[in-house]
Amino acid sequence: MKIVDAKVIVCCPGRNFVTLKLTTEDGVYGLGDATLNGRELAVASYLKDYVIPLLIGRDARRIEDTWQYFYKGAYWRRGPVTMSAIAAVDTALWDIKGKVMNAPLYQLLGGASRDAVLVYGHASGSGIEETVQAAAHYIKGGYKAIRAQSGIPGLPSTYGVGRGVMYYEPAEKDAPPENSWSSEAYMNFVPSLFARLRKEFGNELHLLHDVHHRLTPMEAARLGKELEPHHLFWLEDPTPAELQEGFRLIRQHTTTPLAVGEVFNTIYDCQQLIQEQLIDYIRTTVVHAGGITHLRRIANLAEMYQVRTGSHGATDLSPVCMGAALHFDLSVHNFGIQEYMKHTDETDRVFPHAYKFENGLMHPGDAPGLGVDIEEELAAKYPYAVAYLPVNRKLDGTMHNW
Ligand code: GCO
Ligand code: MG
Repeated sequence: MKIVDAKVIVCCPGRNFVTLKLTTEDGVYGLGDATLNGRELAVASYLKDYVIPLLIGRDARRIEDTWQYFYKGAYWRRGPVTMSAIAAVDTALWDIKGKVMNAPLYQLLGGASRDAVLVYGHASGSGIEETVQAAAHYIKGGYKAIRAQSGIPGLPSTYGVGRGVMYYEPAEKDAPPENSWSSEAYMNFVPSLFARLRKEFGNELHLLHDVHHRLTPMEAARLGKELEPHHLFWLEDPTPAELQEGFRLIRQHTTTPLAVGEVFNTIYDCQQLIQEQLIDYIRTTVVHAGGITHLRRIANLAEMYQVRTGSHGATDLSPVCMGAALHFDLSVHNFGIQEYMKHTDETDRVFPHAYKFENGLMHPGDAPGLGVDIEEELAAKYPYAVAYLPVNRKLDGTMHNW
């Protein structure tokens, strides 16, 4: 079953997406997401200039071999550009296999381990009361788990505060916006946000929070400790995780569960975090961590150490990735939770999909393969527009983590 055609579709139905479409000699096609927010064209070029010429003529059935061929064959290993390109190929091949076998992808991955997948939505506001209102809106919509972010008194802008109730989109056209930051102001404020949320909504609701890599390990330890009475589902990216042993310090001081991994690309980025049980949830996702094939390896390692999955699912991960992630979530035994941010209506029209949200849970649907398609003619009406993620500076002008 030879691959006879491969194309990269770049479109911007509200935000940029890069999609790989592979077609076999029998006319079956598969899709893979290759979107790397703010650096989209680098992956598009990697695919077009280096991967596609080697894909044409290969047997579409050989998923594992193709993965190894592009991972080992490039000599230059790992990294977000390489691994997103490999992920796109891998996802498209799983999609093809599902269609050929006439089965939804989760059936090929061992079948469903649960009835449906718990997801969390994003509630945010410029201050505590607005965030409480946003959370109420999600609860009304059936959500059982909510990530809460709020503007911080004294700071003009910060990570995670959306535009409108249901959408959050950090990338901006033309040039990177600049945010400003004070760890002191943030740490003094965040516990009061969660005290208020618990007071309003009680104990049953799952509450999550994203620190977005902004604290030192000791600062994160203090925050985790102060949040303990509000028993978060997780505290995400408390400190940059290039320093994996930095998490030991946080762990020694707090029982607040930790989640890390949206910027990781391989199992080697989280090996120590998992094996030393320094985290509770691994957030690697299909598009940025080498596709279904590699994500299953990470999940299998994590399972041995009672670490669960919690895949990244922001709007910069296209519906193709969302579909793939839901098949993975449904099938893998040590699933924890899935992030879900609704895409814009334009995006949903460009990528019709079988997955559904109902009562706080999602299901990938039973269409063969991923159950996600692309309307190419419609996609062509939304051409790529350069956009950057923000940068972040401390109040004295020092560059900080965004
Ligand atoms: C999250 C993430 C996102 C990222 C974005 C970057 O937890 O959802 O932190 O908001 O910042 O996906 O491209
Ligand atoms: Mg995050």
